[in-house]
Amino acid sequence: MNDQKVLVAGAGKSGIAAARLLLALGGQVVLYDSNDRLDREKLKRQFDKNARINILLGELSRPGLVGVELAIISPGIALDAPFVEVLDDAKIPIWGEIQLAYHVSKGRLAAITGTNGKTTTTALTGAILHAWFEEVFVVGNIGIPCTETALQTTDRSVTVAEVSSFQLETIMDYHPNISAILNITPDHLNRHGTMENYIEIKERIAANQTEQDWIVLNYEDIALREFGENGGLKAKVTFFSSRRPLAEGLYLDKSQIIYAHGGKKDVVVDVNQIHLLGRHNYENVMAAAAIAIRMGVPLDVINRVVREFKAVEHRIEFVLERAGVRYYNDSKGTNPDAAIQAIRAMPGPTVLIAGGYDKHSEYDEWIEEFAGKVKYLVLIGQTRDKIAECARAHGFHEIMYAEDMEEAVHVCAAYADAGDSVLLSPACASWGMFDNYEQRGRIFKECVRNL
Ligand code: UMA
Repeated sequence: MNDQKVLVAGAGKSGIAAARLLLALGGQVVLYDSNDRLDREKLKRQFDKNARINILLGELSRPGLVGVELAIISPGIALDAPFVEVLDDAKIPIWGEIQLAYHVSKGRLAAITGTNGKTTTTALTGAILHAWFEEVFVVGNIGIPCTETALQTTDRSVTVAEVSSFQLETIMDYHPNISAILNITPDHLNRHGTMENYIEIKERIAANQTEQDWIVLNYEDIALREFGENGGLKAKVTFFSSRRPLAEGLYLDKSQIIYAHGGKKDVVVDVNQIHLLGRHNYENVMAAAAIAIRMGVPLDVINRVVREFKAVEHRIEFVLERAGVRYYNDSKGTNPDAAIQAIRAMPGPTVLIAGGYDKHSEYDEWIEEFAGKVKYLVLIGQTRDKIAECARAHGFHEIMYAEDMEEAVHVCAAYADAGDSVLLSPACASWGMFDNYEQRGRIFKECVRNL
C-alpha cells in the first residue's frame, strides 16, 4: 500500500477505519461519499492534520480518479451504485473493507455469517475465546470495522468476525481458518435480487478455505446441509442440530447440548442453566461452541462462559417489568425470520410492535406465527399498510397504528395485561424513522423506562 493512491467509498464507520488503515500503511486516500450534504470539515477532523487525504462528495467522475490504483468499498454500498460503473470503466479493482483488513491481518480468523443470530454468536464466541486466549479481537458487522483492529493483530492473536452478505460480496482471497453459516432465510432481497444469489454470496465465506480449515453449518437448514454434504467443500465440516442427534458434531438432546466425536459424547452445557432464550439461541450456542472447540478451547471453559453469557443488546433483550408486564427489545429483529424467533421465545401472550423500512420481504410466515401468542399488533413505519393487509388476509385483525415509538409504547402499555409481554421486534429495517436499529432499540427502551 506504500504510496499507493486508494479510493475509499463510503464515509461511515467502515470507510473512516479503512482510510485510517491505508494512511497508517503509507498510502494516499481519496475518501468518497455520494452524500454531498456530509460535513467535509467534520470528516477531516477524523484524521491527522497532515494526513494525505482528499475528500470527495457527491457525484464521482473520471477526473476524481486520476492516479487511483485500488478502491475499497463500504458494505452499505451496492455494486450497482452509479459510481461503481465509473470505477469499472477505469479498470480499478474493487475490494470490500473486510478484504482490506484480511490483507494486512495476522493470526487466526473465525468468520461467522448467517441471516440471523450472527451478532449473538460472534459476541459469545468472542467471550469464550477471551477466556482462553490472550489476544482476541471481536469485529465486523457487530459494529467494529475489521480494518480498525487489523494492524494490532499478531501471529498469536485470534479474531472473530461477524460478516454480512454485504461484506462477503466483495471479498477476493479472504480466508478464515474457521467459518460458520448459521442459517439462510430471505433477507436483503432488495439488494441481492434472488434467494439463489443471496445464498451464493453467503457461501463465499468458504470459497478460499482448504483441507486444514473448518466450516460450521446448521444441519437443519436444507441449503446448508446440502452445501456441507454435496457442496464440494475443501474445509472439514462440523454440523450442529437443534432437532436430532448427530453421529459427529453438536446437537440438542432434550435440555443438553452434546458434542459427539469419534464415538464419544460430551455434554457442553445444559440449556436450563443459560440466560439465552429460545431454540434459535441454542443453535447460536452450538455454533459458538463448535468454533471454540475447533480453536482448541477446552469444554469446561466453554461451559463456564456459556452459562455466564447474557443476551446482547437489542436481541430479545429484557428491559424491565412494569405492572406485571415484561418489556423486551428485539430491535435487531430486522427481517421476518428473526422476528419469528423472538415471538417463539416470548413466555406468553404478547403485544407486538412491528413495521419499518420496506426490504421487499414477505410477511406471511411471520404472521402465521402470531396464532395463540400475539394479542395485538402495533404498527409503525413505511411497511404498516403492507403488513396490516397481509395480517388481515391471514385472519388477524387486532391491529393498531402508531405515529412514533413513544405512541407505540403507550398503546402497548394500555392494552397489555399483567402476565403479558410487550415485544419490539419489527421484522423490518429501521431506516425512514431511525438512523439504525441501535437507535430504534434505545429509543424504545427510553420510552419504556419513562412509562
Ligand atoms: N454511501 C455512499 N454510496 C452509496 C451508499 C452509501 O456513498 O451508494 C455512503 C453513505 O452516504 C454513508 C456511508 O456510505 O456515509 C455508509 O456506509 P455503510 O452503509 O457501509 O455503513 P458503515 O457505517 O460503514 O457500517 C457498516 C455496516 N453497515 C451496513 O452494512 C449497512 C454496519 O452494519 C457495520 O456494523 C459496520 O460497517 C462495521 O463493520 C450494520 C448493518 O445494518 C449494523 N448491517 C446489515 C445487517 O446487519 O443487516 C448488513
